[in-house]
Amino acid sequence: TDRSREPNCPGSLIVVSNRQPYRHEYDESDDERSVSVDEPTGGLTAGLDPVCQRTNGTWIAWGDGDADFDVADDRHCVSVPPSSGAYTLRRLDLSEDAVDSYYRGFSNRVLWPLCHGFTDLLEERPNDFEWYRSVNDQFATAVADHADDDSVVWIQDYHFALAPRTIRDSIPSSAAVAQFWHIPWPTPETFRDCPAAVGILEGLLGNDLLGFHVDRYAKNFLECVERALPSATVDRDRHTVRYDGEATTVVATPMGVDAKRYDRNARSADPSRLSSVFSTNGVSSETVLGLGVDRLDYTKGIPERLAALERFFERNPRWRGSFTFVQKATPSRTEIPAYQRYGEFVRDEVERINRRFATEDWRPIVYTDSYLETETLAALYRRAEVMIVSPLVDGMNLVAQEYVASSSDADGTLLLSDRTGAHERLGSHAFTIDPTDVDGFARRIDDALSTPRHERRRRMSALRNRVFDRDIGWWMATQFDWIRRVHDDRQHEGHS
Ligand code: ADQ
Repeated sequence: TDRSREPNCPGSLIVVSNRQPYRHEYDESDDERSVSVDEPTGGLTAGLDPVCQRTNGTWIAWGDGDADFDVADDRHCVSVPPSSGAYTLRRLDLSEDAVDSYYRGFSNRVLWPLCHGFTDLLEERPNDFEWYRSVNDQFATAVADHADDDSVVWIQDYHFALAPRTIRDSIPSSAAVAQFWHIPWPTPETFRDCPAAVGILEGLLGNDLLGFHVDRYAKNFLECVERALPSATVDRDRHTVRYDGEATTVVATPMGVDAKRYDRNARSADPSRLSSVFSTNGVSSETVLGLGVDRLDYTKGIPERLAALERFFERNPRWRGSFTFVQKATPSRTEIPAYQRYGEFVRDEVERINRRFATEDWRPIVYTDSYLETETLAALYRRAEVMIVSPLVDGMNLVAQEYVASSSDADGTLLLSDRTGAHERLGSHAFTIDPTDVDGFARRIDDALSTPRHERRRRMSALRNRVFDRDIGWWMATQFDWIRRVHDDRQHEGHS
């Protein structure tokens, strides 16, 4: 692979995502209404922003609480980044009802649990699917406003399963439509529980290209199509589906992180950034540190991790007082009851375990739910001797890769659940765990802590090679190679 390759878009790029890359905040107390801008921080945004800048593209997203709708033009467009105005950001103004049903409803009470196999948490509320359809239509209409003969539309994630077909039908036939699905795709047995299953599949087959993280999800998708759409032709060798006169290529491209950036931030990080977190928690420079960083989501296996830590401290009293586990948990989707219950359970468990083992100057678990700047997060990653990533299901998991990239001294240890997409790439050099096997998991924590330095370095160097080799730049370039192929096919069809 050529790491220096710049991802290039073959046509003018239109990105569709739920969240926007830049948020604008106006200071209402100031007559001039001075504006401040939140810079993009996520891996995807960081990767796509430069591509959008090069192609002078358009990015369409939900305008989530943006304060300047009234001063923007009638399409709510602004030029971003603010300094250079290289591309257009169009924010869609969604009503509170729309957001509640499309985002907190069908996306996160149906598709999210379904795709992760948590069918017992599936919650179908009246109107959620209708709103999901209507928001998908709203995005499709916005795409059609900006699309031309040469456009490449690139849709992100499960918030838009229906839009691709509507977009396909309303933009020039020479323009290409692609989508990346960031979460798993379930087996046909699980997918059977999907309300509107046929509509979802038909919607996604409006894409010329559909990307997943790993082969297993792509295979599951093809199997679901075979079972639910008898008139579709699935070619497993060529990874294509023909349906309703159109072809969709289905590929697996595992997403990476901006490894160089994490490495740089970890190397330059000022350790005193962490002292505010630690000083009040009895963590000293001698404390051996374990770390977990997750959104508070029932897929992330946080209770299983806490159970394993409890077992570990039970079995290994010598580590009491000298090993501390820091759990960073970012509250997420807090309006949804399943998430509220999960959050409460996690906090109760932390308290209980702390009560059980804490001494006057030491606590086994330090729990915080604040958001961290990338620099601070990188410093924390670098400081941690043991990183625990234990989801019950996870499409990829970027945290595991961010930890590896930030392990600049190459002697940290990664405990990684075999139920993550990341495990397919990192499994052979990480300490593999089955999150539901409490005893085995607890032994793995002990193994990681007892591994001699040279062995830790050997494993971590191998992990670093993989993470740097397949970073966010590689992922973007690979996606755009595929996009170029389907775009070329479309352009040629038009001329033949
Ligand atoms: P997520 O489920 O959100 O992503 P993950 O891939 O780990 O899971 O990404 C989380 C991101 O949030 C990471 O970049 C992490 O640094 C950041 N983060 C988490 N807690 C934080 C905190 N307290 N402070 C600051 N940053 C924090 C979904 C899928 C994954 C898939 C990604 C990308 O569920 O499987 O890997 O999309 O496709």
